[in-house]
Amino acid sequence: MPDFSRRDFLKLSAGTIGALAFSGVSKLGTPQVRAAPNFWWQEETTTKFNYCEMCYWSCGVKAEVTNGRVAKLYGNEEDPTSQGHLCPRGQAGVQQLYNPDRLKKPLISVGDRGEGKYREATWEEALDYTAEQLKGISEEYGGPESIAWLNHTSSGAWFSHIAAAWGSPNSGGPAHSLCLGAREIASKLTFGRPVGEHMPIDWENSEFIVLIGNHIGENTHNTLMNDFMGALSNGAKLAVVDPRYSTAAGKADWWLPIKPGTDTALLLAWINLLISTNNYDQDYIDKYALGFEELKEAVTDYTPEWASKITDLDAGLIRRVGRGLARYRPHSVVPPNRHTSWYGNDTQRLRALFILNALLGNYGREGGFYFAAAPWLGDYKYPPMKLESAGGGCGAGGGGLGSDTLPEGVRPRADEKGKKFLYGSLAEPEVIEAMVTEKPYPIKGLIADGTNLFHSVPDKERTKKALRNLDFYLAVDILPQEHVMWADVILPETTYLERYSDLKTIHGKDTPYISFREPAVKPMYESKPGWWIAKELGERLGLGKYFPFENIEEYLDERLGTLGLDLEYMKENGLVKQPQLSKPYLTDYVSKGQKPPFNTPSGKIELYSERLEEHDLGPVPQYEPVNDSPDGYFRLLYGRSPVHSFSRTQSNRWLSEIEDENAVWINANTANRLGLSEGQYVVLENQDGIRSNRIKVKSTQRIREDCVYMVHGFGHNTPEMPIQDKKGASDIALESEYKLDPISGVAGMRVNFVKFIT
Ligand SMILES: Nc1nc2c(c(=O)[nH]1)N[C@H]1C(S)=C(S)[C@@H](COP(=O)(O)OP(=O)(O)OC[C@H]3O[C@@H](n4cnc5c(=O)[nH]c(N)nc54)[C@H](O)[C@@H]3O)O[C@H]1N2
Ligand SMILES: Nc1nc2c(c(=O)[nH]1)N[C@H]1C(S)=C(S)[C@@H](COP(=O)(O)OP(=O)(O)OC[C@H]3O[C@@H](n4cnc5c(=O)[nH]c(N)nc54)[C@H](O)[C@@H]3O)O[C@H]1N2
Ligand code: SF4
Ligand SMILES: [Mo]
Repeated sequence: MPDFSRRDFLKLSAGTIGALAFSGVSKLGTPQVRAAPNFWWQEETTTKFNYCEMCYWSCGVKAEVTNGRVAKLYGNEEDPTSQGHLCPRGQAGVQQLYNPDRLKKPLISVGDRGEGKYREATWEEALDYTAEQLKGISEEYGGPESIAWLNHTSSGAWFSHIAAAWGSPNSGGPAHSLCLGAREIASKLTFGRPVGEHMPIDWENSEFIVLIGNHIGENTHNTLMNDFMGALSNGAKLAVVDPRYSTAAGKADWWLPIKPGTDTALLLAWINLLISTNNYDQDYIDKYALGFEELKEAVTDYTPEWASKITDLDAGLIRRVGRGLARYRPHSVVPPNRHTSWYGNDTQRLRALFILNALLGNYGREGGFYFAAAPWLGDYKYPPMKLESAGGGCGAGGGGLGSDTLPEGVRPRADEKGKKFLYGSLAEPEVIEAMVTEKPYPIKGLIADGTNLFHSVPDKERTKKALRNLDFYLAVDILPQEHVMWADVILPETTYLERYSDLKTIHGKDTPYISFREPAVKPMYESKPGWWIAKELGERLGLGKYFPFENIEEYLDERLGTLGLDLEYMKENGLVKQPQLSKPYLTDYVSKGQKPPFNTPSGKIELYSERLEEHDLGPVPQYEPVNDSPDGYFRLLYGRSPVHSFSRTQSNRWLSEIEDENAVWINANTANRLGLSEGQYVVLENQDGIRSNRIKVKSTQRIREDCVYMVHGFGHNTPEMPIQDKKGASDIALESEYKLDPISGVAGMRVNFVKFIT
């Protein structure tokens, strides 16, 4: 036998493959030489404007299109949010568009709910059937409030629009009650201003920064990371308070590994320290704040030594960081984080955080918080709606209170809890609870548009029960996610690269602006844009007069007309900047003899809240302990992966190649004690006996011994999406408990505990 080595084989096969690639064989069997294809950048490309929807930061995008395909996405250099850059998730938007798992046609269920059996349908049939079902539910159960509309995409507003026009207050999504509700309400109560989408922190002038949780670097909002890193390169000092040595902690001068759930004690101790050492901004407080004496009285016992026992942090360290905050004020800042629904005492924790900032005199000052300016854009003129705004909750939030001075979403006292309204968007877990209990009235229909009901709402078993209890459930999505495969009708939406959306107004320090999205390519398969789906459904529900435009181009032209612009202008320019509206600092008001824009009823920063006092909700934050972990269990903490968004990107081929499963972080000493080794697969069991999918152990000194941590968004059960199916474990599946914050109603999810099963 000739000596035929593996090396020869490789040589041979490379040659053969090469020859095949360049010759090709015609049908007649005659070899033909083909030219090498051009790379896309050698072809003629067209640029289409968009804003990224791989997360909600809305970075401005330029899509390069060639031969009818999106070849590459770039950050739009003119766009203040992207500043010419996209994060890995943003770049992987191309793969979301070309993900082979996408929903392709309307589907109608032919099995039981949860069974996942479907037949294909035409749009006409699916929409007619949906409208008929929804009208039937409204008639049978006393009105449109028996139908809930949950959403979390840029198309969601079109569905909330149907809810408002028809008269259902139960419309909204996870962004408030499972994310930033407590922060927004606490900020409005204290400063009379929301924080808003993009945190108005004056990073470029900050000299001393304290992050609480807030894991910037893993939480990868593009410009937030740049601005934060910019502050550090300018020499700002950094302290990070986190039970885990996060990426941000890795950049910090001080890491404060706090006992989870005790942050309010730490914040109160810093408030106490500033006041008791006379190190707060007395002049600022005298001019702009109310309730200082009451605050002082309320925090007298909250010394650093007291907080040390509760937080498990060294009292000396608490004092050192507190003194740093005082030394650099007003250029020192404690930014709020975004996902603030933690432990069920969240509004008061955030109130303490904002009060601390007020004592530093940093709101409206360089290096602290700036006054964010909103761009101006006229609304589309609709006929009067049945409800003013179902999405935001007008009546939905403040309904039963008899007080128009509380920010929307603040819970009324128990005895006044609204009978008519369920706080709509402001309370997704409560809407789901109502689907199970049928109290205060039945909710029998559901539209879920771009929100993952099995990955974003705690108590997954209850969510399943709620879905089983419905008469009709419509899912509008781009992928066959697990919750989607429970719907009676599934409608495939286009991705953001194939659709127009409404104009996006973006607040800012120097440049409030309006962003524009146009389709880069034609919709793939039979997918349709959200605005079209809502219009077609609205018309079938007899609400045609609320969709008076022929198409979205007409709608956009009318809105742009309020600025003297039109669609053609946006297609050429991609955005409109309005720098003239910017007034970031107090001096911009005071120098002109104007009142500072603290929109509280008193016009001042409210350190002591009479409004909360009036409703027995605690006028000044006090420390309330959180639940303790049962013996042998660890508190379950969670956060973000820098290369994934929630549970929506695990099937994205580019992103899953970088990270395709999560791991459970456990302190190395504890891992040794339990005999667990790095990389070993385990199952987690929570306090209610619920078990996770298998998950890898990450044994590390970078976390306290009393808790474990995992990245959110993995652990799918989706046979239709093989890339993500059964990879890693789901945090939500282990969060069968949650605690509602009495003021904002946000659902604290870090009240669950797990043990290891090997
Ligand atoms: N790459 C990427 N970036 C994202 C997202 C994404 O999906 N992917 N999602 C975006 C969205 S919508 C949001 S809301 C944000 C969320 O991001 P953040 O607002 O930063 O959320 P946190 O809850 O602070 O993040 C978790 C951190 O809190 C720590 N932690 C847990 N318990 C405690 C505690 O009791 N005290 C303290 N001090 N720390 C604690 C955890 O260890 C972890 O480091 O991220 C945004 N950015
Ligand atoms: N346990 C736990 N729960 C959490 C969190 C957590 O960290 N841990 N985070 C909370 C936070 S901060 C937030 S903001 C929420 C996020 O909550 P969600 O936004 O509900 O979370 P996602 O997992 O991103 O689900 C998005 C859904 O939209 C679909 N989708 C994506 N793009 C489009 C589109 O263009 N059109 C349509 N129609 N559908 C689309 C996806 O396929 C997916 O089904 O979750 C909250 N819940
Ligand atoms: S931060 Fe990343 S994912 Fe989010 S909008 Fe910007 S580019 Fe897209
Ligand atoms: Mo969020």
